[in-house]
Amino acid sequence: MDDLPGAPPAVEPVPNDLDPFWMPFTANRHFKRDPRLIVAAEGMYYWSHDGRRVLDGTAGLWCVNAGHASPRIVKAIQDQAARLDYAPAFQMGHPRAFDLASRLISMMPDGISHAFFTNSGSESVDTALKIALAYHRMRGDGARTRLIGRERGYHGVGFGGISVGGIVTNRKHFGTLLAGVDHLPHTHDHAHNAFTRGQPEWGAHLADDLERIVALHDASTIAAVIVEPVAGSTGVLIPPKGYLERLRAICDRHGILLIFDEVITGFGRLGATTAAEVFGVTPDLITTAKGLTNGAVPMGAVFARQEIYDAFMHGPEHLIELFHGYTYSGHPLACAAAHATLDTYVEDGLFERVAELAPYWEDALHSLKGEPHVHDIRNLGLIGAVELEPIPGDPTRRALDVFRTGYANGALLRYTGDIIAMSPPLIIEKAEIDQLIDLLRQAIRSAA
Ligand code: PXG
Repeated sequence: MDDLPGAPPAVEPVPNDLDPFWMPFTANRHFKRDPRLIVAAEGMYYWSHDGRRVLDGTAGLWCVNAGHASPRIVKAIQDQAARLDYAPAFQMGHPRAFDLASRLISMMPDGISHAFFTNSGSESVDTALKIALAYHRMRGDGARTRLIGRERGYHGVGFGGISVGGIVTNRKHFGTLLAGVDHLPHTHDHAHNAFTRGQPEWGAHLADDLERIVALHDASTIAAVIVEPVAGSTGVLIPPKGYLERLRAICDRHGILLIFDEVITGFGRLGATTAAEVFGVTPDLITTAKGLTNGAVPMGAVFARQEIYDAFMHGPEHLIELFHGYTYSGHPLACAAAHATLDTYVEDGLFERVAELAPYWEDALHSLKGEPHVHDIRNLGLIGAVELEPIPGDPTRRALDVFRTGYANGALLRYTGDIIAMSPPLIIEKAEIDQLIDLLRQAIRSAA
């Protein structure tokens, strides 16, 4: 594709030796034979090492919601690095972390009152699970130790996250995981919901499985339920209408904390700060990361209700209340990036933009119905997925082909199983939506 004015250098050599870098969640041998390296980024585009401009259909990994290399965010990070590079996070603080917590809380649903900073989604999840367990213990209800996740849930890669997560490949290699975890059924159902636009009508009753789990273990043993309001990594599974409301009601009935993992849905993806706001269901804890800093500096945050924080604020005041935290909790560079990211979201009206663009995005995505092997299409806000029928006996091959052709032709897509997932930066223009969908269409046809 042609270069933009002021585009970064066209070509950068591939490093001589790709071997020592053990790449995460990557087919290392396959990748290193034919590497796909990114050397620069701006706005909606990446530049590949072989000098091509690539339209970013995935906001990096669902994180670059304000587009790449936003000058305001770049400058904020540069300035902060020069002023205060690092301050100890334990028994010390720095002003930007406090400002940021206040600002974030003002954006959260009513009742959410405190922010705990982490460095990633995985850390946010493990933090939230630990807070949930410790909360019950603080209240003298320490038998509540069970955690309930959901099939097809992705909650990062910590031991807590993979235990409550529901992706077999992420779990099976790693021993016995956390004890006392159970799982709700996932909500994905082709027979009832294929090609639904927005939230499916069918499936609210799947939340009632929580009553079965409660009946099996007794509520007095259950600490928390964790779900992604929209499951991202396993292929954009949109919650059926009424499902999250039912989960909330059952948790309330039994004194179980509800955790929404909003690492993907947080900060604009659905047109608001949280999916909790979009769906009108407020959990007790919210985990975030990614869009909090536009991916520019690693940062996560866990948001908690007032009652949860209060439960810890007992005992002698000079003693630590929660024995948990990270060297880089509230890192100054991350705080600077987050402030500048939030400025950008607000001043550029990016969340409102999602609401405006969503119908166009929906129509564009659903125009792929009828293309070869397209089995389902789903969407909400600026997130969407196209599910392909797997090649018999060779699962994921078809989606891999689509991904590779898309990249060769100038679009970055994601695939998970035989599902193509998309979550473009929220600055995308309609013409770029057309371009992305056209490139996907060509790739689907050529993979057929
Ligand atoms: N929870 C959710 C809901 C996530 O989507 C995490 C936790 C973990 O975050 P960290 O920052 O520890 O990676 C995630 C991460 C993909 C993909 O394309 C998704 C994620 C990460 C990388 C790739 O499916 N989600």
